Amino acid sequence: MKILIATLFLVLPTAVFSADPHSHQHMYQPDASSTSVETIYQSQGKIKTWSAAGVFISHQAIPALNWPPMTMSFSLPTADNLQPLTVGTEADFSFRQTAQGYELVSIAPHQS
Ligand SMILES: [Cu+2]
Repeated sequence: MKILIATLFLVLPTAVFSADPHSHQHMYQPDASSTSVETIYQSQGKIKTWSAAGVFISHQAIPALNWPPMTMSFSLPTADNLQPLTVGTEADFSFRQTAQGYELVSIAPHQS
């Protein structure tokens, strides 16, 4: 009996930690030149959740930011002018970087 319990404790933690989709951290890099020019990034991904707090998207790699494919949260613009999309929808979206993180600019179902 003791051996069985010890085995369970050895196996379980690894399975739990490797399933975390948020292991990747984005670094906020302040723009030293402080110009007013703003970059809008384009990508494509699948909606995982949509709420007032933000939208989780499993997005493709974004070479412009050196990001691998990942699931992450984007905040909604203050204007809140975006049409919410159903979970599972493949979407084309654009976003910008803010001091707080990443904010959606536009999002719409992907046209194939
Ligand atoms: Cu990301």
